[in-house]
Amino acid sequence: MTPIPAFSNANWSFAVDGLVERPLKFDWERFVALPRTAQVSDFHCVTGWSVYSNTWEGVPLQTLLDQAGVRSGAQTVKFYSGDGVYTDSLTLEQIAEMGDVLVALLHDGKPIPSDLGGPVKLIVPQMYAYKSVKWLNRIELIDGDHDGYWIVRGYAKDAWVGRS
Ligand SMILES: Nc1nc2c(c(=O)[nH]1)N[C@H]1C(S)=C(S)[C@@H](COP(=O)(O)O)O[C@H]1N2
Ligand SMILES: [Mo]
Repeated sequence: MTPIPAFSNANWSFAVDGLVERPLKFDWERFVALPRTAQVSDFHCVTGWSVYSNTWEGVPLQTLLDQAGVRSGAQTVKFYSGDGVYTDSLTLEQIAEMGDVLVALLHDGKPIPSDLGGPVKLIVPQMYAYKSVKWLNRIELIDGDHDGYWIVRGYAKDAWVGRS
């Protein structure tokens, strides 16, 4: 596991940049003012443990992509963790197909604890938990491909739960 970074409202920020019409930069106050949705999902680590029926509340990834305006040529969304080490990616096609990728702020009605990836954690309910980047603080639109932290360590890039 990558080390837990410490954030305060004063030093936290969230960026959406790369191949977008309007790069976005949020401080905490503006980020918590974004419209949110809630969803319930199970969380499966590939090593065998699961946490069932989590309620996540946050900003749909698609909302942020729409606000920024994805430029033609963008193929992949690269997700950065504030730990400075961990990244992962999804293709725009996968994001559109899934329709439920969430930039989460609340878990079961409470702020996400920092050891579980708070203040902001990506939730990809239809894929294994290593796609759910903890301490998410930057989304970059890129062309081509990106191999994330567990992908370069041998795990499948398309981490579908219950598909082969
Ligand atoms: N930044 C970051 N995100 C991460 C990880 C990590 O080590 N660093 N581990 C991943 C893996 S393998 C799993 S199973 C989940 C674990 O989430 P949890 O600590 O909230 O249970 O986070 C994922 N996201
Ligand atoms: Mo995991």
